[in-house]
Amino acid sequence: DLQDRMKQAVAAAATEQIKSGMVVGLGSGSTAALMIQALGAKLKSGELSDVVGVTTSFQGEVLAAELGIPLKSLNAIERIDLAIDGADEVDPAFQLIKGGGACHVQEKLVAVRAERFVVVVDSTKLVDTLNLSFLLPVEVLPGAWRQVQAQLAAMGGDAQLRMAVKKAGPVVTDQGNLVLDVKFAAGISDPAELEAAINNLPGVLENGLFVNITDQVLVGEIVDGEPRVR
Ligand code: DER
Repeated sequence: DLQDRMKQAVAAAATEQIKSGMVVGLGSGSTAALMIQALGAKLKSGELSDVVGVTTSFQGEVLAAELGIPLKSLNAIERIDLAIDGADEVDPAFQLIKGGGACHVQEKLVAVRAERFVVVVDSTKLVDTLNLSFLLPVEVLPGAWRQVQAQLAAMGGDAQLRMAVKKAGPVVTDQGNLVLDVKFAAGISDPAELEAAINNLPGVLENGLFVNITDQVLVGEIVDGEPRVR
């Protein structure tokens, strides 16, 4: 459908930025998966060579293994030249909400490590104010979710435990933690302040606000029926 065509176009555009010899951060989610597939095809065709991937989730590891993309761990690499990842919301200052796929812990580690962090979104992700429609994910230690929920409430956040679909009970992250999805009534007008405040709560590992990390946002859209990237 239209959104898939926009995602396909923006994933292809981002893959153009990958050069042979690069260490590339591989994001998570459906748009990043399309980028990983495009990278795999370029390595298979010989158009690219000597690329090492650093993944941000089990999703990325499985896909890279299927495609034969060599991987290294964060501790094994000296640098990440370029990281490409999706987002759930992008505001006009390029501040993001990520974590729709509950992968934001490793995604933020890779994004901040990368020389250049490129975000690939379809145009439905562009918002004026974060968190008016997409909930903010917060990864918490399983034993702490209720007290973190209470502390978020004291900050004006309505936090709900993210429940799994194909597993009984809550979603368990790649790190073995749980996720609270949080709604601030008026949205998030100061992402920097809130990102720090949430991560300072005991029991919180990471939240999905990506502040002052993004170098470029590639937006896929459909113009006159054709996919276009800007
Ligand atoms: O979970 C994540 O952070 C993903 O990157 C998400 O933000 C975007 O996923 P999508 O490309 O499937 O919409």
